[in-house]
Amino acid sequence: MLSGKAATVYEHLYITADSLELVDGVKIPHATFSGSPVFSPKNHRILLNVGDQLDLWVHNLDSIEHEFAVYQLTGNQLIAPGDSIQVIQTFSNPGLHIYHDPKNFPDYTSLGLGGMIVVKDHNHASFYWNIKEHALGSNSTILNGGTVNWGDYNPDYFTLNGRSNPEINNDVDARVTGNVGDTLMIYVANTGQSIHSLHFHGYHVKVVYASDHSFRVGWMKDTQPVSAMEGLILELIPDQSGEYPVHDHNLVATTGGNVYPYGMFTTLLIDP
Ligand SMILES: [Cu+2]
Repeated sequence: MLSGKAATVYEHLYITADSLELVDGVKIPHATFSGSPVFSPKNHRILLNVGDQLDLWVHNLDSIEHEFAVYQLTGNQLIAPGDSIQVIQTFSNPGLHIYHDPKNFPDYTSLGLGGMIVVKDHNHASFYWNIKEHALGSNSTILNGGTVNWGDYNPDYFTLNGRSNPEINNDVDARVTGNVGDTLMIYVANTGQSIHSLHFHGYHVKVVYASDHSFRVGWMKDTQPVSAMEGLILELIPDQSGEYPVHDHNLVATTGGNVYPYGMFTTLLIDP
């Protein structure tokens, strides 16, 4: 079922740098692909219907050079400070793609520069989770030209759309709400460098798309791991009402700055 006619979709992304305020007030240097020239802690989400052609301009408003790519789909393009590049790409299949800054990968992606392109073939209620972990100090190291030792990576904060528990529940794009019997679609993009295993209480969810693990399509599980830079689409058809937790099953990821439960932890709210 197509939700609309294929069309050309015009979008703009603006690379902007500032800082991300974490759940306990700690701030880290952070950059995103904002949907406007003003810095946003969230990366702009691009929504397409199957068959659409994306006509995208990416503007570098930062003072340093960046790059742009759609992960495993387009080549890397350099963008000098103050410059812009254009990407034209047709999306023929439903799915979830991560766009990012591939410079010195994974360094510049880790600064926060990773968002999602969603390609839909349905009109179901949809929710969007850009999940990421953050290590104190590593972003400063990258911006100062230093080397991050990714073999000794111990992140301190865990966010969903740039927020941690309890603020995730205030994000209407993230907080899953619905009724028993609804078909609810959850789009998960892991723009971090750790695996995040999402544990759903109360329900099993079905994998309908997994960019790196297509053999998992059709699996019904209560825990769904998402690899680094993987896009996962989950279908939830609730069979009971209630409010149930969903969280990263790696328990350090339910903390923020060592405090539980300030991490990747939210709830599903299902009405009868
Ligand atoms: Cu659990």
